[in-house]
Amino acid sequence: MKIKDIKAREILDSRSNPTIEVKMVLEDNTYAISSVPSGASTGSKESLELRDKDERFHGKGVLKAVKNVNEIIAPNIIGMELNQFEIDKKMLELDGTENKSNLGANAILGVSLCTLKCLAKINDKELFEYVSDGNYNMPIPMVNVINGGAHADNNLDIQEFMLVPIQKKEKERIRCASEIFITLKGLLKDMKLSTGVGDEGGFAPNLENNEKALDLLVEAIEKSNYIPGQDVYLALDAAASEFYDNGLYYIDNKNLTKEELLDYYTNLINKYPIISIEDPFEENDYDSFKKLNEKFNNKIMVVGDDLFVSSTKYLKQGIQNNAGNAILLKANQVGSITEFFETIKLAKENGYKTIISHRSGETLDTFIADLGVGLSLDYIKTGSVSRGERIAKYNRLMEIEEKLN
Ligand code: 2PG
Ligand code: MG
Repeated sequence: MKIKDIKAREILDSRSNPTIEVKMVLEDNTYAISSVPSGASTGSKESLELRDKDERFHGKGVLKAVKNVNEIIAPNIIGMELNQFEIDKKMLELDGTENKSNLGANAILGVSLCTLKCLAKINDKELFEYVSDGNYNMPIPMVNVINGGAHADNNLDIQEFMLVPIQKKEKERIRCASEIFITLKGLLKDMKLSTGVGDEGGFAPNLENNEKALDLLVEAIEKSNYIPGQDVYLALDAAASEFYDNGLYYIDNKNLTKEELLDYYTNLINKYPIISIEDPFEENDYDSFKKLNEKFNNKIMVVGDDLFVSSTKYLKQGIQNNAGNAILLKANQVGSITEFFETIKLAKENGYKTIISHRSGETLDTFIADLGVGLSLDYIKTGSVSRGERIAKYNRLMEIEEKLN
């Protein structure tokens, strides 16, 4: 089946920043639409998200990326057979850079994802079925109910405080998270704290310190009649590059060295039912990642997000250095689906736990839910159980679970 048309447009994401939407049409009029998410606490090694940097939308317009799809990618790809590898390869050739800075990773991902969705359609499959090798797993959600860092305007340095409900069924996990979320709202109200939400739909109160957020989560779990460390675990995304400067980490109004920060995490891990810490140190400090990883020797997940930026190149470095045991997977960090799948394969082959992830700027596209299930990934991180763009993914997960039963 050949490609008949490709068109990109500028739309808005959940933060009111422009992003790119692509529609691909095949010669039999089968079509797919994809939209591309966008980060705030981006890793410096991520592929380039092309922005206009002019007067529109505070410089964040994506008309250049749209033009790159419509005037460079489309004429080169229209008429080609629908084949993921060949189409991605063509786009990488057209771009010609390592970090996709000519065409933009946002332009490339929009087309690459449409290709995958069209392939599923012409094979008469749902996306989660098409990417599956016959195995499925419902990924455990990591539900970010307290937002801080670059995702909120409160005083918390740690970016994400997450619930990890481990009930058998996805439906029960999501119910559990939702019940705790509502309980947490009540607790905040009682304390006269803000119940407004941050970029990923979690509450964003000002608290005495970062640890206080963990106390609140434990309290909300218990008050919702779940048992912390049995029904529900906790996870953090420190996104530490965001509070790192000149060799020091500014957290809880103090400057900590990397050794002191390691002690800080050690205390939290010993005190709370934490099973995962993402980006505990800044994005180039493989050595401190390794120290934390070896100290807890698989008792917790040490997750590389800004560290690995979903790329085989940096993941390989991590594997060699024993810098982690889990990877955050974000398609727009690399751009093409072919490369994204290679990273997932490499992670699995090396026994890394896999966490597919949204971005803090999202759209209603639910492809991460399908990929999480179809590629049998271990976890999914898609924000809190509020805000439509996050809920869309949870609802899709529940829909897929029903289909699989
Ligand atoms: C992260 C993500 C998603 P952003 O750091 O893991 O939660 O945030 O999309 O802003 O990089
Ligand atoms: Mg992160």
